[in-house]
Amino acid sequence: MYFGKEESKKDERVPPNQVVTKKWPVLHYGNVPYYQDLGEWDLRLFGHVEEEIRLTYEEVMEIPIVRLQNDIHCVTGWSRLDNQWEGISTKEIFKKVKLLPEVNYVLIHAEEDWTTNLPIEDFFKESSLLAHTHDGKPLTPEHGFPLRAVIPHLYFWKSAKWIRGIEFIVENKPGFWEKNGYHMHGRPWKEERFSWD
Ligand SMILES: Nc1nc2c(c(=O)[nH]1)N[C@H]1C(S)=C(S)[C@@H](COP(=O)(O)O)O[C@H]1N2
Ligand SMILES: [Mo]
Repeated sequence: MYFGKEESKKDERVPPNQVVTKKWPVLHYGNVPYYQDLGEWDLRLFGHVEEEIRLTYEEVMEIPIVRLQNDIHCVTGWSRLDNQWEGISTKEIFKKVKLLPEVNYVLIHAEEDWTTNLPIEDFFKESSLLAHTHDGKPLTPEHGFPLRAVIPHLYFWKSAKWIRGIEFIVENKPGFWEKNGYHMHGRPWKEERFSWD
C-alpha cells in the first residue's frame, strides 16, 4: 500500500499556518452597505486607460457568467475550501477597457473609499473574478453584494467586497490594509502576511 503521495498532496492543499473552517466568517473594516436599489450603482474602469468606462449594474449582469471553484485563505488564519463562485471573469473587464501600455498594478476601489492593490497579472489571472453568487446563492450584503472581487491565489483581503471601481496604475500604491502593514503582494504559499515578512 502506498499512502505517501496522497497524504502530502492533502497537506499541500492548505498554505502554511492556515486552519480549515467550514463556516464562512465575515470580516471587514467599516460599514456594510445595504442597497435599496442599484440605479445609482456603477463600476468605474479608470486610471491609465484610453477612455474611462462606467458600467451600470445591468451592463455588468449582461456579461457572460463564469463559474469557478476555489479555496480562500484569510490572513487571520482561516481557509475555506471548495467555494463555488459565479460572476464575471476579470478577462471580461480586460475586453471592456483599453489599458495604456505602462499599466503595472490595479487598485480596486470599494464603498467608503476602501482600496486594495495588486499586480496586473494577479488581477487578470484565469482564476480571478468579480463574483455575485457564492455556493449557488446571491452574495449577502455582509459578504459583498452586489459584486466583490475574488482573487483566490492571494490572501483574502485582496478580494474587495462592494467594489465600485478598478483603477489601472503605473506605480504600486498601498491600499487600506497595505497602508496598515499588510503585505503589498500577499501570496499565502509564501506567507506574505505583513510588509516586514
Ligand atoms: N470593501 C472591503 N472589502 C474587504 C474588506 C474590507 O474591509 N472592505 N476586508 C477584506 C478582508 S480582510 C477579508 S478576510 C475578506 C473577508 O470576506 P468575507 O467577509 O466575505 O469572508 O474581505 C476582504 N474584502
Ligand atoms: Mo482578512
